[in-house]
Amino acid sequence: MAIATPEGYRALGETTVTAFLAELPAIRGRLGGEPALWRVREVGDGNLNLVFLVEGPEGSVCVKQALPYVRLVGESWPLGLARARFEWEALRVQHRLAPERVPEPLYFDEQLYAIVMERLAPHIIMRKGMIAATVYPRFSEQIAEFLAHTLYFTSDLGMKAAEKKKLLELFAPNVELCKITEDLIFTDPYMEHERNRWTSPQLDDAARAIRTDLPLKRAVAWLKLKFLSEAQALIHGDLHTGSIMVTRDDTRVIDPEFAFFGPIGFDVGKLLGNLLMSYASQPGHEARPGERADYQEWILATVREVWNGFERRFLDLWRSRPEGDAFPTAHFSGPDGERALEAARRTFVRRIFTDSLGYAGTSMIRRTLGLAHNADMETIPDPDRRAACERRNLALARELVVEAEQFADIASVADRARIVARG
Ligand code: SR1
Ligand code: MG
Repeated sequence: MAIATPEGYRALGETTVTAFLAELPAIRGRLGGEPALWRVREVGDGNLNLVFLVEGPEGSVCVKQALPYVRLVGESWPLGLARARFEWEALRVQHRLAPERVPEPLYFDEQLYAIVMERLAPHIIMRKGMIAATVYPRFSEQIAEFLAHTLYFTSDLGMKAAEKKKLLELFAPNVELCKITEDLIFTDPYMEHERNRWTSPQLDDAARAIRTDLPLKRAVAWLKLKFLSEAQALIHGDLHTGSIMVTRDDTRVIDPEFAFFGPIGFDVGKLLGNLLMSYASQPGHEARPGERADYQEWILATVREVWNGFERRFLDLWRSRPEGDAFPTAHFSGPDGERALEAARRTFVRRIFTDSLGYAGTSMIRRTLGLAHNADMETIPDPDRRAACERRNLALARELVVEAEQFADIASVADRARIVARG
């Protein structure tokens, strides 16, 4: 049965994209020349949407359109089109707060649920670069800037309560995408569910064990509660290496359709978890044992720098731009007050750190035992080698979730990842 869609909606194709853009004077001007000369390619390889790259003689744009179902699964899983509007709104907020780290949003079509945005070139999806063992020397500093700016300035530390509540209202209806996260990350992998899959039979024992692992399930339930209830900041909501485009010198964050007001640690943690998963996958891509050891060390250095850079920038913003309503400056005047406030800042970032480790672990588990897996592991053709990498990934993930509070700092996490990787 065909899925009902609002009047005026139709899924675009390579030909109809041209007709759609030709009606938009600003975009037409940007592309230049006659529409018949524009080159269009559908390049979407994510789980949900269509993505077109359109090149004209004078410029290019990217068009992203929501489909009324989950592309990864097919029409048997209908999905509302409204996510395109949430993505558009989030792109605008994030572009305002971190203009150099987010593609420029150009136009939103209310009927087609299609976003037209700056086309990033010669950027590639970071996950693909990491599978090919490419080093990105500026990545950690640039992503830390994105995280600190977008999360600080939408939290009660950097934004007035009235403004935050207005934004909260705008994103609160993004329930369908939040539910995907609630189910696929925090629920399904810990029970028998038809959506789950894993490298079988190699990991059958691991998939079984997780269902009876009470300390793990209890810790995950706390993380789920925090995800459901803690409206700390406007989070991207799906910040993995597939939502980041890179060149050697530039980092841009795309795809914020899962955006809503949630825990800051979810964004930071999902990113750290995906980096650690890439770390665990590297031996599976080696032609000779140890060939990627240096690259693995670069990943661990990146994990450390991302957290440390985020923490430093977030604290600096709090010290220099206390523009929100939380922690009124008037309550903390004088040297004792300043000391007390600094202690509170340290406590706050320590809590984000602990949350981040938990969310990192849950992201690593869901991509191994749940529905949607990562190309980092999926592109390892030999199932025995893949399963060996995935097993080490699961071992570290469990520690991050269950023992998050025991890790003194991010360096200890990187050290632990190295030890677990040795088996
Ligand atoms: C059904 S959508 C599966 C996953 O794709 C996105 O990248 C999100 O991570 C979501 O959980
Ligand atoms: Mg996405």
